[in-house]
Amino acid sequence: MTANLAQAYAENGYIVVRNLFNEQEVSRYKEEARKVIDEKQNQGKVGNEGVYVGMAIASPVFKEAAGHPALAEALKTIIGNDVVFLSDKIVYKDAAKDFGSPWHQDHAYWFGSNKVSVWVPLDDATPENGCLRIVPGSHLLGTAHHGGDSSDGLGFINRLNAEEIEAMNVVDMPVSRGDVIIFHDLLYHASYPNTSGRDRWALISTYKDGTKEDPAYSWAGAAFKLS
Ligand SMILES: O=C(O)CCC(=O)C(=O)O
Repeated sequence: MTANLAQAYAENGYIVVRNLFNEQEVSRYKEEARKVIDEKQNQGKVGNEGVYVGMAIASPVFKEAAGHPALAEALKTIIGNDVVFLSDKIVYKDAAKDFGSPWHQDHAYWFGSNKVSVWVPLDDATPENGCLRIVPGSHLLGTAHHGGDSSDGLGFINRLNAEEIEAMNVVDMPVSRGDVIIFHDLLYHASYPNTSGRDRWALISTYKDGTKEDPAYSWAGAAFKLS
């Protein structure tokens, strides 16, 4: 099982682990996310961007989620025994905030050693409400030039050329609440806009191999080594 996961990750650049979080845990994370974002909005610290970085800095509930034993076990099969949590964020799309994320590699945002991203749907994710899209195996193509147009005001300053990617083997990644998608930071990925009128909340966390050198990341204020 463990060797299979590691091999699938090496070949495809991602794995899906079903039901890693239970229903109670997912409900708790979504409730806490709403609370943290409401508080930040009331304090005028954030607006209605739909992307909220630093959940584990703001709340012990997210710190606990980041070190969840089942997640730690899955990550160790990929990274090895020295797994370090760096940062997390909530990305939510609702009827009013329905953006799709453009094609990119996460590595373009942080450079340094290759990291692992964990995408945790807090709602069932489908093509209609904004599930992830990926190009399996694209992590083997190395770092790509992110020169795509980012003038639409959505953030996401690092963008691949969408036309080139759409001509590749793009796979939709519908998943249920409680599943996780674990992927390499060079994997080409994007997400659909949310046209469903229903919420699509996701928690996305970043991990690294603690034995690898990296710059002192200012955004990794809640970093810790997983036990
Ligand atoms: O949750 C999404 O819509 C995708 C977000 C994403 O790709 C990212 O933040 O790297």
